[in-house]
Amino acid sequence: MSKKILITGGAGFIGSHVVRLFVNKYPEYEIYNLDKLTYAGNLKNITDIEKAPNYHFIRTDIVDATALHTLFSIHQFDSVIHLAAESHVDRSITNPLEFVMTNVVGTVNLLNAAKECWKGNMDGKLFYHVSTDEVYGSLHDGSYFLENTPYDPQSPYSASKASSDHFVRAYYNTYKLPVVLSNCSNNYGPNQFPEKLIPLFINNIRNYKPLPVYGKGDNVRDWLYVTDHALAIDDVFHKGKTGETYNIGGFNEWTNLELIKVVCKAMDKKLGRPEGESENLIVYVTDRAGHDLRYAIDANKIMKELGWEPSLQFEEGIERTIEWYMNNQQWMDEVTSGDYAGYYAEMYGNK
Ligand code: NAD
Ligand code: TDX
Repeated sequence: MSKKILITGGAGFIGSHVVRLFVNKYPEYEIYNLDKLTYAGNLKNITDIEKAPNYHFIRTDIVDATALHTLFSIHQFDSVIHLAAESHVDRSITNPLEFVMTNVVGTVNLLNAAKECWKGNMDGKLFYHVSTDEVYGSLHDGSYFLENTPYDPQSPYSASKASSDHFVRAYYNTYKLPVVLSNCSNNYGPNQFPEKLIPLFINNIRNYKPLPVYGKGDNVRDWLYVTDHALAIDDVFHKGKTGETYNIGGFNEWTNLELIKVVCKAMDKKLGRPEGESENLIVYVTDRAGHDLRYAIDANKIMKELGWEPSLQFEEGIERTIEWYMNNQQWMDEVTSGDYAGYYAEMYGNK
């Protein structure tokens, strides 16, 4: 069956993998990638599919409600997969309002545009909101986040994502807008902007720059390879039950320090450096304000109900990730030119 799908944030890290999957796997669908192209959006992430006959790019800011209404009335999208967001916790600490604008106001604008366009006939329509495990807060025991774990966001980023999730559910309850949500753990893989831990450290190791570990490095994250997240999004989009939420994660927890050591070891091997050389670059820096201790997703619901499961072991995922960054130095050079140096100096000093 043919569909007209609006994917937001498709020039970003996860969005680019989702757009690629949908454009290639579903030639009968028309895919519209809407993106503002902020510092995190990069059309070079999707050059391989830009000429596909079922792919279209629209440069728009989701904060612009009028533009969204016009786009919905022209194209009559029947589904939305909403990934566009400000996504970096540290930036949310510096500039929370930008996160409110894009993540909260932008999401409500999209909900309104879909509601207006679909009023009178919601059959076959779907608003899929892509969210994060951070909305559930910080774990201090051995438990896991379930779909019904109460929300307890701790950073301006997670508060903005939690708020957007609440609006999506409110539109389901109040206006019967057909929605589905998923909340995923930390992603890693090709095309991730080097403000996030893994690409930042890969780039710094390559350039013999210090590896700034926040606090003692004992915070725990649950890591999932990005294409496994894209496949989960495909399953939730096609098989998820309207009104439901699905947690996505790899049952793959690492303390930051353990994970950094895996990356250092793999990089030493890849670069032909003596074992231990990269680990010597580790420096302990002031902890992130309000740093969440542990995230851990219970992904049993999506595994049992939709048949999804992670396909890659972590060590293999890290190998592939390093391989990609080593083979795409030009991508890294481009995204670290311009404003990146200023961001880096502000975050980490001139180390
Ligand atoms: P990213 O920062 O790499 O990409 C975000 C994209 O959104 C960029 O292309 C950017 O240009 C676009 N964008 C930002 N503001 C916009 C606006 N106002 N209008 C239109 N486009 C705008 O983010 P990501 O890591 O790919 O995350 C994608 C989504 O997945 C986000 O909603 C994030 O909350 C969620 N998520 C991310 C992770 C993770 O580990 N990265 C985990 C779980 C959920
Ligand atoms: O320089 C660093 N040093 C460091 O110790 C950076 C950038 C991070 N860290 C730590 C903080 C976290 O404990 O590493 C861990 C991972 O940090 P990030 O890559 O910034 O990710 P996190 O804060 O866990 O949030 C991520 O996962 C959930 C994504 O950025 C979010 O978009 C997603 O929703």
